[in-house]
Amino acid sequence: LQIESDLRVALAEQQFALAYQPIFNLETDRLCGFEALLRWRHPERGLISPAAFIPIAEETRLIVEIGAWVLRQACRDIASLPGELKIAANLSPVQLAVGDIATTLADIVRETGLDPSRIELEITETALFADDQRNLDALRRLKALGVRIVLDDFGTGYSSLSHLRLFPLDKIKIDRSFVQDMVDRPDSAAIVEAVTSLARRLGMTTTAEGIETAEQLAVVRRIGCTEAQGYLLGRPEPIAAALETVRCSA
Ligand code: G
Ligand code: G
Ligand code: NA
Repeated sequence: LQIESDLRVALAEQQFALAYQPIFNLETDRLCGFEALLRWRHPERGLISPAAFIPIAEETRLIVEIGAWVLRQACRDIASLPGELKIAANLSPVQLAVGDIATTLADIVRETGLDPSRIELEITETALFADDQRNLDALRRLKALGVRIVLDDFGTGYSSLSHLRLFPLDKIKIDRSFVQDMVDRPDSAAIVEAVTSLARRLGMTTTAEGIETAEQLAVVRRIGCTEAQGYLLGRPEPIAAALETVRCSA
């Protein structure tokens, strides 16, 4: 497959880059961290979205190597930022199922000297489905390093409340499909509210994602979500622009 060999070249020739999207704490009204989002700068095809190549990277298991690059780069970049800021990176289910992600991350933490409590790993519910014990063990080993585990896109796909009990989760990211029509649809607002209070009762925090309007921001603030992320608050940007955001928010 052409794209598979292209992905190998991309790794070898450093065609990958990260974009950083700011995340704000709604209790303190301050910048609290960034989500690292993968970009592929293809020499002929230009910027390619991860949605277009991650499925192939997963099929070919190249995601294990690509994902390690993402974690290493994100940790290096964030290590140069003020100490209270966190970095969130997305983890493919394949990274839990194949290889040894906990050892990879332990090496990265040692190399960068980053406090592991500043690292958040975002996993989707599909990562929690594999019926073997392997994914759960991998998550537990990651948790033991001191990193935080975030359940991404909550409420879409095959959500199961038992996941909230079974897995060592610190935070729930409420999917933007609920956040975005909350203002017009009371049922969506009710779901965001219920998930927020459920998370709180379970000792977890919440992030409302996909905030695009001041009205949406006001609603999630009133509901009591812990954090917010979205184009209104900041778009994914290269590290230099992220550093500028940090400087301006100080
Ligand atoms: O940033 P963008 O909207 O193009 O991202 C599209 C999708 O790709 C999102 O679902 C996002 O979670 C996912 N994604 C972005 N970066 C990474 C990454 O480093 N690893 C994995 N597995 N998924 C990512
Ligand atoms: O679910 P996850 O956090 O992985 O989603 C990340 C994706 O969401 C990225 O592709 C990012 O570009 C996109 N994204 C971030 N903020 C917004 C927003 O306000 N609106 C929309 N439509 N997409 C967003
Ligand atoms: Na994410």
